[in-house]
Amino acid sequence: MQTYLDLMQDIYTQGLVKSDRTGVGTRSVFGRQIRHDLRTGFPLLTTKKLHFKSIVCELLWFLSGDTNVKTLQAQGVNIWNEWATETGDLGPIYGKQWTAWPTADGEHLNQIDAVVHALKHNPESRRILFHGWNPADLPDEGLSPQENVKRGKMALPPCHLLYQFYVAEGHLSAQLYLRSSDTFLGLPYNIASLALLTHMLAQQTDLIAHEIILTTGDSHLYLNHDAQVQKQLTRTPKPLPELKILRRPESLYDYRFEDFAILGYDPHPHIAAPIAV
Ligand code: UFP
Repeated sequence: MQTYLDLMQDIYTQGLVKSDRTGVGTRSVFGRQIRHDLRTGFPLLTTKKLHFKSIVCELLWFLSGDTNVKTLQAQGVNIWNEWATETGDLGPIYGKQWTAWPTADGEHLNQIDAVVHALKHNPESRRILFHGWNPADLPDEGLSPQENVKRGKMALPPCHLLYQFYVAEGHLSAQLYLRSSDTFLGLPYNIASLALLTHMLAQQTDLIAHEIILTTGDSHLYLNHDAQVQKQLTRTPKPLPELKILRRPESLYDYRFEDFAILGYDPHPHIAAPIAV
């Protein structure tokens, strides 16, 4: 995806050096956008190899409402390990807020059900969205992720917050707001995950998956990713792969990893980089 490389180049050359919570330091710009038409291919980065299984399993895990890392580990997905307690718990992160947002009177709201219902019955609505930023459950920044979880708070505040959906002429588009975007390591996963969710929602609601838009707040490159960024910027994107959903499950909650096939993915090799915790 050339738009992704353009954003990377923009941050690398124009970004201001800014210290950050992790102590690593970043080059950073504020407020950028990536747009991709899903009809032209599935946006799995081709200028380095991504682990598609992690993307699928994490999204299905979110949708199942699960917030324990052991379910992912059993599938060979280890992207959440650093933040979990010894029992695997991550507190009320994404899955909890998406499917069981707690209300003041002890009820729980399933925001995903509401989105599917609106896409089926009220698709012209301008209110089709779900949100992960629940201020009551945010972690205390002075405590470790594990200490926060033990106090019933999230291990980490959400990065991908607000998902809005839009239907026109039978086509479904999605826009995601990311408050903070690690452009080298995180963003490629966020792009693919949003694309996957949009395809699944389109299948469930008999719409055609159209455009995804990711709007990023603090859009940064970590200073210890310089060599990796330079390498990536020398690479030429290859044709995008195609996503095939092999089955139409009963509901959005019934997909399995085996239901998805990525055809024609021929990326440049993986580029390893340290993650800032
Ligand atoms: N980050 C992403 N995408 C995600 C995710 C995290 O880019 O989906 F969960 C990155 C952004 C930032 C770090 O570099 O993780 C979170 O740190 P902070 O909370 O200080 O923004």
